[in-house]
Amino acid sequence: MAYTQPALAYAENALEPHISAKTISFHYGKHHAAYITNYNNLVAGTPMDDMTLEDVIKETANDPQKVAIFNNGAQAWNHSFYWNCLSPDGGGLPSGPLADKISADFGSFDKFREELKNAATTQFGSGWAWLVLDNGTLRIVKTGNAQTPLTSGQIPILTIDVWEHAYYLDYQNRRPDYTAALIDNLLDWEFAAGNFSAAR
Ligand code: MN3
Repeated sequence: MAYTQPALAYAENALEPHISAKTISFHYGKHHAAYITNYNNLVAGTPMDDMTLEDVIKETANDPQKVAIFNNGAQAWNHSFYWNCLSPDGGGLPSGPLADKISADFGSFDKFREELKNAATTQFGSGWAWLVLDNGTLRIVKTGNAQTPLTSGQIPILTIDVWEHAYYLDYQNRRPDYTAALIDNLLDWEFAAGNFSAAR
């Protein structure tokens, strides 16, 4: 029961000029696809082949014998989630209960934006910046490499991939510019609102 790469909900060039078709082509078509191929090859013929990807990630998270399965499985999941966080119609402001909760837990949308941008910019090396629901409170967290909030009991609401392959073709070393462009123009607040309402 192999994990299948979900189709993108938009064309490869739909996120331009903020993320180029070339970046999506490599990031989705090569990097993400490779994590999934590696994951499926590693679990094939094992009991994990019959488990959901989420369960395999949680089971292998702290097992030194299963680092490759965890890394490829978590990167498969993280990227599938990331693509859903982006939309050609994204950016702007959240609305409804999620907007109210952001104001309550961060003080204001601007403070939330600043904290998310700061986390994405300061994650040292490869990793991810996340908005998560943690014991009923919205928080910004960062994770290194393939690490994911799924293994910390936190519920992902949004993420930003800050591996260099996510932005280097378009922004070179300017990760803050990629992060700002993504937050202001691409974040899919409808997807985030759905994650938030499902988690409550
Ligand atoms: Mn990536």
